[in-house]
Amino acid sequence: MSKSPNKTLFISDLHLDTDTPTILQSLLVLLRTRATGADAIYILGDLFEAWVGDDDQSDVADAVADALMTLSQAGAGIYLMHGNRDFLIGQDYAARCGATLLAEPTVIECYGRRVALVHGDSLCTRDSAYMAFRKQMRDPAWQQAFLERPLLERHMVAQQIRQKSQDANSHKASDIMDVTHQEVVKLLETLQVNILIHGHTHRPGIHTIRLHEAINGSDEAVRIVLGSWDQKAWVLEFSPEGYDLKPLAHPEPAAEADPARSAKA
Ligand code: LP5
Ligand code: MN
Repeated sequence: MSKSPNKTLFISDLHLDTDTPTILQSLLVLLRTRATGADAIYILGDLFEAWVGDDDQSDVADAVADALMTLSQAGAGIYLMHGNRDFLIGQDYAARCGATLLAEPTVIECYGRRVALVHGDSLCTRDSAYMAFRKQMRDPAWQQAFLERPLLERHMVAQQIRQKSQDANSHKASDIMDVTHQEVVKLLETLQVNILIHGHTHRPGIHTIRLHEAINGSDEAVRIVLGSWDQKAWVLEFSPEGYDLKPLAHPEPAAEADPARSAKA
């Protein structure tokens, strides 16, 4: 297929698992259609519901890797960022996808504009229980010890953590699970960018932010929040002309989304 002029896609929060065949199909369709001919696709975390190690073989992981590799071989850049569910994705799996793993935060140049990318959880600083938990989960020694455990045990631990997280979330106020405004401003100022793209909160939207000091000659910045794929396939298309955040319908059968995966209230 011929290359369409200059377009880069951003997605996140697909939460793929064995029981999300519609979302997997939706991704595969996106990669065969809209993404084909794009310059690059950025997957900003939580591609998978839980990732316990690159040695955990599954049909879902295989299908995603094969489709991303096909796109990569057609000339698109494939970029993966860790989310709070799949931060254990390693270089082995990235290589199978033809993808580059991105550090957090990453600043890219997108058609002449500097854009910052994060998953989004690091900005939810009012959720102090999560912040402490995140620090432990991102400790390399902890991760290494976990990865050395048998696969079955890793799955059991992941399931336990998911359960505890769901219990904890049901008692948290909705607003503390959103990003902290001051953290967003601090990040933009530190990185000297006017555009931030993230996911995680499942609150898709585009927010204009007034800055304390001008960045690149402007005192305004934009925070673009990608959506979770539980009901729709949220895709941000970025081009030299601008950007568009679209909720695309999943392919048929569409109406079987799992209510347990609905947006964080
Ligand atoms: O994911 P989501 O949206 O439900 O909630 C997140 C935060 N929760 C998490 C945990 C993930 O859901 C589960 C991750 C599984 C990963 C695979 C296993 C890898 C293990 C690696 C070991 C090195 O991220 C949630 C936030 C919410 O987003 C909104 O931002 O609030 O945070 C929490 O719920 C954390 C709790 O507040 C506190 C921690 C409870 C869990 C303690 C578990 C200890 C169990 C140890 C078992 C041996
Ligand atoms: Mn997340």
